[in-house]
Amino acid sequence: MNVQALELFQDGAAVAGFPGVATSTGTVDASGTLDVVLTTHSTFVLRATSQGGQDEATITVFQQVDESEPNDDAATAQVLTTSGAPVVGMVSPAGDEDWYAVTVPAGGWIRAWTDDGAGACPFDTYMTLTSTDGVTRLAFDDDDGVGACSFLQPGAIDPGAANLAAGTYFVRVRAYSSSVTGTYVLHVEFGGPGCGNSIIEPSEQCDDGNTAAGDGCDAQCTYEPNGTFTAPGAPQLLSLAQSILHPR
Ligand SMILES: [Ca+2]
Ligand SMILES: [Ca+2]
Ligand SMILES: [Ca+2]
Ligand SMILES: [Ca+2]
Repeated sequence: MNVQALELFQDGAAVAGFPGVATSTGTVDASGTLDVVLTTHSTFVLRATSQGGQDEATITVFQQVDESEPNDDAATAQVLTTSGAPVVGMVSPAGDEDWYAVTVPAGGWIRAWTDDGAGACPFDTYMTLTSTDGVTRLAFDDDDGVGACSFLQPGAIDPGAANLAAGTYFVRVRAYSSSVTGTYVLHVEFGGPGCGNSIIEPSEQCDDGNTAAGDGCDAQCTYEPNGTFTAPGAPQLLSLAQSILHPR
């Protein structure tokens, strides 16, 4: 089915100059190059319309942050201000510790993991989450991420990374081995409580990472029947949503 319209939006506004050239058959040739300007991050939505309806794809693009040494303890931790912005860091020399500071509101959470920026693990990492005092360890992980990389998962797996008091917390990255050096990408997401953050918080029965209704966990993060329930009659099967981990 031919696409009748192809639109691109950046943070809700149509991107000027998109799409490319309309062909003689009325379909859209979207090939070509388009420059857009980012500050810290932008969410792009690509919407295709055909006779069959509309479909959308969404992606959020972040500016990369570079690690800034010295950052070897809580006092010198590098402050991260944009949730989701990848940080390119380096464990060097061997034994290097890299501390990052993140501020959350009351009931906050911090999710953090390392990889090589392309879905693989560059070397065996080890991560900890330290409380506002710079000393008390709230969570730690060695290998929950891809390969031997670490993943701090607020919620059931790492409860110490969720339901935080308001304040500034510290994510520390180092190599598991004291003799290994290498470049890594650190991803840190953080925020306050709410439905759709993939964490089941005190006021919630479920949280499937979205606020859509009709998928077993509604927009208020309470269970909802999966399908229409009619009674009386034959026994009805009522399936309830389960919590899911953060999609990666
Ligand atoms: Ca470093
Ligand atoms: Ca360091
Ligand atoms: Ca590890
Ligand atoms: Ca939640």
